[in-house]
Amino acid sequence: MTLETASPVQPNSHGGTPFGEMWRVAEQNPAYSLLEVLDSIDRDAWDIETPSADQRGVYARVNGQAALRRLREAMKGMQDEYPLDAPPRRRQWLASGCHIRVEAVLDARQVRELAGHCDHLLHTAGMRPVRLFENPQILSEETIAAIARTALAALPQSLSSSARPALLKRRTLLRRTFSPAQLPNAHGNANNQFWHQDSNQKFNDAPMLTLWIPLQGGAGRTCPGLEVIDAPVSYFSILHGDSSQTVCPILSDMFPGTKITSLEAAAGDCVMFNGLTFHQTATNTEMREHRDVLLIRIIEAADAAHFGPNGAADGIVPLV
Ligand SMILES: O=C(O)CCC(=O)C(=O)O
Repeated sequence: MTLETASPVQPNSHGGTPFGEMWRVAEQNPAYSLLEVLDSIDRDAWDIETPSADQRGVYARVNGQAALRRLREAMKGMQDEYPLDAPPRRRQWLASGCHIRVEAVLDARQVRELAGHCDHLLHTAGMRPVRLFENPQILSEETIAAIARTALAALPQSLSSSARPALLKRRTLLRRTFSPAQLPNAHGNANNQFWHQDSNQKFNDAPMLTLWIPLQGGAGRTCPGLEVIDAPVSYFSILHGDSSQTVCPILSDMFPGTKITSLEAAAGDCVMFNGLTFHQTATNTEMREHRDVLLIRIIEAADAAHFGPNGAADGIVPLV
């Protein structure tokens, strides 16, 4: 049995996670519906997956506290089916825990222009990331697809001929991340993030690649960088996958010798890892400046319906 599945799920053991935040809001507002709880945390520094119209209807009719209590009870059983250290079921396009760097996927002009958009749209902590497919004047679909193809061509093993990689539109973003001098108490996930995976419970181990492309130099030194854990996890973690401050010792226990790497990348370089790889914003007290990033997610088109509340069939751009 792993630590992940052995630890009992306690109401207050989710500090700093979306679940913990929802629990806190529901406890403080016992009459809130689940929808009011969700809307409340979404307004407040959390960028959560938007529920579908059908889901909103159901969530509006159920009490928040009661629904979260049921969910908490179900969580342990749900994870038992998918221990993080079980043998992998789906083949990943890049192994979990690995990352690679592809130099200069953006030129200097593109870097400057995108950073300018961030100055304009993301100047204040708590502003949620900008979805590029909702703002097509920022970067064209062709340009985003070209960057994604460049990254795919750099994979150590080329994709099988049956793979149908596609851009996940809703997760193609500009995000600003602040230095501790600018944002002393990290909270929410709109900007700085604790350890998490980019997949979700439903998408789970379906192949996904994250492309992380910083727009300023000095990431990890003068401005926030990104850290990854090389643990070869097989599944999404319901307890830790969205945001966790406590996952490192659990992963070291499961995968002895696990290392954390602070990623090195110049402005316009792309760092690529898979959607199960745990990563977090890296900051230290010396940093004074913010760092912006262009984020692109690539998934297998056939799995698109498992991503997001409405299914993503109309939310992808095929790359082949
Ligand atoms: O850029 C960052 O600091 C965090 C970004 C991140 O982890 C994400 O968007 O999944």
